[in-house]
Amino acid sequence: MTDTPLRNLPAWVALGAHHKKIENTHLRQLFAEDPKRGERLVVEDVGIYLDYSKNRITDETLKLLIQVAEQSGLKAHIDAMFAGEKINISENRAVLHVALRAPKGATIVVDGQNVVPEVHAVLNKMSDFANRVRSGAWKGHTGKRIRNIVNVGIGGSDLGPVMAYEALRQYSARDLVFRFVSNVDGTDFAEAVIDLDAEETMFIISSKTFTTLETMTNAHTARDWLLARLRDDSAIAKHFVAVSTNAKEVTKFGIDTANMFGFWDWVGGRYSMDSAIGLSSMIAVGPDNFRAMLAGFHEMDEHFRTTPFERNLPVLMGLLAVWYNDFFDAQTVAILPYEQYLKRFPAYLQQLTMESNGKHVKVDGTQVDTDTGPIYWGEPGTNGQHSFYQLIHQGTRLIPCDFIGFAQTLNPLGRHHDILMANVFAQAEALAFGKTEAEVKAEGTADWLVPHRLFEGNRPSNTILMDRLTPAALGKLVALYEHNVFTQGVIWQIDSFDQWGVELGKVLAQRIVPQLEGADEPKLEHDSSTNALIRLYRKLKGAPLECPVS
Ligand code: G6Q
Repeated sequence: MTDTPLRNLPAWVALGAHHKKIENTHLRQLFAEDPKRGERLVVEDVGIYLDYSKNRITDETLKLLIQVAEQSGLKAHIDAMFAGEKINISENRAVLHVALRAPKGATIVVDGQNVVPEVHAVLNKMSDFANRVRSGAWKGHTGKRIRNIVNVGIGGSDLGPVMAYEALRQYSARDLVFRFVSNVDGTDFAEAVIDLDAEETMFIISSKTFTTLETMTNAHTARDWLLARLRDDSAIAKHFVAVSTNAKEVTKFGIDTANMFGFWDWVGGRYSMDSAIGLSSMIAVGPDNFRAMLAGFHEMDEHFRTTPFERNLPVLMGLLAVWYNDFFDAQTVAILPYEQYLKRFPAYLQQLTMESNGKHVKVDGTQVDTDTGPIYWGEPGTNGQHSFYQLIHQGTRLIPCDFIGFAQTLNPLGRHHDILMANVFAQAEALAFGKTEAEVKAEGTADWLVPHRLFEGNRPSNTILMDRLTPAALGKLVALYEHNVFTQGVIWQIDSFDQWGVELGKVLAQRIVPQLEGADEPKLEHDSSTNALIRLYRKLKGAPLECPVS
């Protein structure tokens, strides 16, 4: 990473001047001036077609953005990550999610040791276990086969598994039931197990640290639930497995480390869905599909590592995100998958992007030079069109959008897929080109109504088109955004791999829990608002209910 502050990089200064020149240039003009723009500003590689022509950029913008990447030392930084250097400086850790999907013969060295064989040893252990559960060879304590898998975890130990399960449902064993418990709100656990038979239920306790309050609370509740039904401590061995880096805590909880699947401190929580944290995904779709997903991740890793920036999918997307965030003051990016199976993908990306780049200090501890980390959000199409798209089309804010679509559906049903995809193309077109005053008038609109029906357009978007949502396609898509986030972080000179804000949250609530639970009035020394809220909660929590639940 360069020592020169971002705002002093020659290319950044030039980009600022260039922005002033083109900030009001309309996409209509850019397309009119270059009839081939929509075929030129595209990249097609590793099974992804990225059309970035509907962005407010010229060839000069691209040239300068790429220079920013070069002057930021992006290439050296990519190489440092792949080489296992400790680029997560505030935690003094290597960042090696790319090793999780490296092929068997690869060599990636951390602290003098090649980590790839260990990765494959865990994958083999997971495969063996997944096969035994899927075939029914793994029996519960009473001899019945396991039919229900409940993943207990939160944050990075939940969002990836949930998203991947939903995304790959079409490939999953339909005779197994999958549930995901994350929230410490007891309702999450209660509803997840409400119709499950304990004799047929297995809990996967997924926690890198095995100390997270929510997960450990849910894990203990799961154990109580199971033991209340099976009435034998030895049942734990057949109904609980752990995914963790902390063997000591796993043993303390009562799970035999033979039933533990490990990973390493160089896997960040939000980058862990392809580690043993993906055990539930592997049970759902089977080892072969899971490995196909890893191969998809790896293909994108290699693309990112070796492709020149001009044709590098994650680099281009990362640079465009920086362009809007820092020069157009865009505060958010909308993720709009037109694929129902990707319904949890925006939620997954919220953590990946915002926990990674929601930082206000640089790696050297000084204040950042510009705004960082845009807010990512979204919903699958076409549903979003009937709610928040209004603001994207006609509101006062600029919201760059990523449209994601597939040429083939996994559920061919009459005209559905053509209608779905027509909406992708129509929305991106309408956002870019809008509807002019003349066009609105030509429709016979009364003069007073014209301003309301006018679409100024010039609203940017990327369109990502892939052939079909397969396990490999999912791997490519997730890796595309992982490396997009990495690119942004390098430009902003931040550590995209720590999460001190999350750590704080883990400590704060622990202080208040005893003040809510104790029988005696606690001595409260918070601010007056927190003190009053705690007192009121203590008073109300034991009050008789007007409408008791059954
Ligand atoms: C991810 C974060 C965070 C983490 C959870 C769960 O990058 O660190 O979301 O995954 O807090 O942590 P454990 O896996 O340790 O329970």
